[in-house]
Amino acid sequence: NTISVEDRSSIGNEDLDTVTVPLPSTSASRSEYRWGDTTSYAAKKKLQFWFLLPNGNWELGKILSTSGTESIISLPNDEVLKVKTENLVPANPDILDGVDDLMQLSYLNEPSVLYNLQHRYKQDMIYTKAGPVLVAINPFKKVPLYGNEYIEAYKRKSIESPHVYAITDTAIREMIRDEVNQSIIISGESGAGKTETAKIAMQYLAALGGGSGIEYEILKTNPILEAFGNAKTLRNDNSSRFGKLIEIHFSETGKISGAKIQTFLLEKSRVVQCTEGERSYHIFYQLCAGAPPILREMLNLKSASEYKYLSQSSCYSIMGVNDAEQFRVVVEALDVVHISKDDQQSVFAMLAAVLWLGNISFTVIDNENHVEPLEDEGLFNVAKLIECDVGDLKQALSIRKMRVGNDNIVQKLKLSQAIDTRDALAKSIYACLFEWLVEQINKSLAVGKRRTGRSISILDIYGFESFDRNSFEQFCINYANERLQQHFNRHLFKLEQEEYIKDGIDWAKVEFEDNQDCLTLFEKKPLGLLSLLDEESTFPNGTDLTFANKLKQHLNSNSCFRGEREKAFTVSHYAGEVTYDTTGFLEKNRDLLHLDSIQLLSSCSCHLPQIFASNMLAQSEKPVVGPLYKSGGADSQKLSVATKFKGQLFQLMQRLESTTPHFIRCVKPNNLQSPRLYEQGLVLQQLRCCGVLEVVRISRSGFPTRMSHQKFAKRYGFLLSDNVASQDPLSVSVAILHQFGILPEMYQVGYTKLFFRPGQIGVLEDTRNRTLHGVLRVQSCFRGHRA
Ligand code: AD9
Ligand code: MG
Repeated sequence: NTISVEDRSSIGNEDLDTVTVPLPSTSASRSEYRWGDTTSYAAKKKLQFWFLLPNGNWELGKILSTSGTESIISLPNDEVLKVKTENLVPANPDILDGVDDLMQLSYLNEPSVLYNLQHRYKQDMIYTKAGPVLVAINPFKKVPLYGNEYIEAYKRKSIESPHVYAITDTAIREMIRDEVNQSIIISGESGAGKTETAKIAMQYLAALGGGSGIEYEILKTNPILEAFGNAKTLRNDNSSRFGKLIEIHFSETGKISGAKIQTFLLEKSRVVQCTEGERSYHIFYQLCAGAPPILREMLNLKSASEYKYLSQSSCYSIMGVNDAEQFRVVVEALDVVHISKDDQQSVFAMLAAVLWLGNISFTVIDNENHVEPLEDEGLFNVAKLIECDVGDLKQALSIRKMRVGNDNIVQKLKLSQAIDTRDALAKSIYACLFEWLVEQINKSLAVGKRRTGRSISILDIYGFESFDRNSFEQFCINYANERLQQHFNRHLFKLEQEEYIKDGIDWAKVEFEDNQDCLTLFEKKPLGLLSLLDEESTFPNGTDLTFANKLKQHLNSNSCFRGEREKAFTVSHYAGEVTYDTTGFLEKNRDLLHLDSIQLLSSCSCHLPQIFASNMLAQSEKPVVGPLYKSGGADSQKLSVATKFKGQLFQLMQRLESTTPHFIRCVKPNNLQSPRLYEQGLVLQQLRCCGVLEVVRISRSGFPTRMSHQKFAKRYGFLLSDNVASQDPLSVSVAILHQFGILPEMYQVGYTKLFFRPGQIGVLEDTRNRTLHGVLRVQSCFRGHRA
């Protein structure tokens, strides 16, 4: 067989009539369509079939004979088995091995899709189209698919195989052609390759839209945000702990003119707490390993293992990563985005302050177990770094001032309260620092005056998460994924259906998994998950248990909700069921920093007030932005974390709705971050979760090729034997369809357009080409003769 994979991609379905199963006209026949009619098929052809092995993997087998409902099959290892014929799933002919769009497969059953992706993956072809969606399988190694030569080739369109470059190229072209903003929406599980994919897309944009120099700055935001917002987790050595949307703006000439970054929901808790084998944010280790001597001395820096916040998970390094070297990369990047050396120094001082805060310990001072911070290195270093009075710091960490009625009362703290206060301070400083950094970067990238308003946005957001124990973070992340999934569904399926309905097509509705019920469960007012969470968070006596009970009381009738024992509840998400443990929900949702801590921070004489001032002021006047504080009075009541996140999400969805979306689904082939290992079950589950299989099925079962009557009549009218010049386009179109014997089930005539099954238009195109070439030959002969 000499056909290369590239060549195979051009083979349309029409060449494979012999193995095409009839397409169903209704969704009821969905399963039949998926699996094909194996019995009659098997009897006729001795072709290959998929057989599910007890280990859950699919194996390719050949049917030796079929009698009644059973078949004898042989497996590649020469094993011969007797199986139920109905359990066999037809395989595609070899000629379709590794097609670069899953739509081209004659059989779209799950093993065929899996096998096709695996076949390509083995040859380092990690990208495959599924109709309009790009599937990217993480190679976990360097693959020779990137760099200037490839960028040039995709730009010139001399390579056609699916790639992030190709989809980014389409986005640029459509932005210019249609004058519509574009978005590239990347999703997938943790470690699937979203962040790498986003960087590859940015690389292409920078290469095509570069020239002003701003593209260099944009690329340099990656090492900064990764240092401050990524960490090693058990799933990914470089896991993003925040969501990110980067909007890249273009000038009239198609050059990059600036950019704007928005971040979502940084995982603050990691600063003070992380699981065995994981790390806190990279920047802490980079600073400890890479700070030059003068800086070390100024910040009283020790090695990472001396800081309690970093030592609790007993993991300091990442294989193949040099933190000291990375520190230099980050500093260089900070220079590029115009963060002054003074500001950089303040940033490092704040980081050191956070680390030293973790080392502050407490001692009991009375017989009621009230505590006070020990006057040791930790306390003094923090006070020195944030430039506050040691006494003030000590006080902020040991008492809480409150106003009850008209009285000011002072409450002494017990150990756990003091630790919470200390940790809240550390988390808050870090989160403020992160927001401040993003703000500075945005100032540096700000779009110039001559903006056109045209942009391409890249969304790199955490994928669906389901762990053994799921907390508030997973709750928010999965809610975000429900919203994104709906956007995806709407775009691909609903719009598709609407188009058929609009054109009066008799097309039995294809059912798709709509997740509106689940979104309603989250968003309904007043009896939805988010509203009930907020309500309980404002009750002084509310606890995680009363919250869980309230959910059970009000939501048990909802089909997406199930109350569990004690403090837990389960949500049926589009990607599967997740059980959430409400422990810590109220606290995380309130996210309070006590007045004493706020006062402490505003009393500091270091750079810090400058860094945080904007956030704090914004807080009291306009509680929508910045980290949020509660200073006691009702007027400064802050928004809850969940409500703020919901607001951000709505804004994000609105923004995305006004763009033409391009979807990339990243898939992780194994959980070991290892190259070459392709676990079928794991891949299948992700393809299901991200809707890839649905997309393929729906596109194939519909009429994906469309052409207006006018265009169709104009393009093919000359092929008609009768003179039809005087007739209307619709009549001409129908005449063409009849003359060429296109089967009625292969097309539909709409009010304005003709709709075709996959591959049908190819038959007409072939005839047209042959006819045209014939005409040209005749004409050139004729000219030759006259000459
Ligand atoms: V998370 O939700 O932020 O935890 P991501 O972002 O989906 O996750 P990431 O992009 O960080 O995953 O990829 C994980 C690792 O896979 C990277 O650090 C690389 O080592 C590896 N990877 C991903 N894509 C590629 C690629 N195209 N080529 C080579 C890759 N390696
Ligand atoms: Mg990431």
